[in-house]
Amino acid sequence: MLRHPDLDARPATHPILRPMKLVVAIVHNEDAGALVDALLEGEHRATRLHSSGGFLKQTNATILVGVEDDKVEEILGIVRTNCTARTQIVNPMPPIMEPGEFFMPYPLEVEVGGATVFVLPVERLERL
Ligand code: 2BA
Repeated sequence: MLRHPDLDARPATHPILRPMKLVVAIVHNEDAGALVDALLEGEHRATRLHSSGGFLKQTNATILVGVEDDKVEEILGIVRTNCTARTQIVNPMPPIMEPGEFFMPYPLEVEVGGATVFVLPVERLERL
């Protein structure tokens, strides 16, 4: 069978079987760049996904970090340091009006947290 020469040079990969977690952090778009930079500086691999919030429908970022169990607190610390809560003004959608009804739109203030973080168990991590 023909194999690319690089494949022979590359060491065989093994699944990482140590207990691991996937940290999923939903953060403000404006904080995502600094957060990813800080994670990489700490030698943590990270993936940034472009996402948007279901409520505000505004762009945010979802950061995925696969780490060993004992690194989870360090990751949360990096998220805390780099992500800031903000107040956003939302203009509510006007309701469907009946003739003669009147709707006075007024902006609402919504506090968006610095980050919403889920920590999930990882069964297996493999880089192929
Ligand atoms: P959004 O869904 O756009 O929500 C933005 C902010 O609006 C929320 O901030 C919260 O303060 C407010 N909010 C959300 N749903 C609401 C509701 N039904 N009634 C009143 N206020 C509401 P955070 O809680 O800091 O959430 C920031 C972003 O994190 C969310 O953006 C969403 O993308 C994500 N997120 C938060 N909780 C989540 C969950 N349980 N599952 C999945 N994603 C979540």
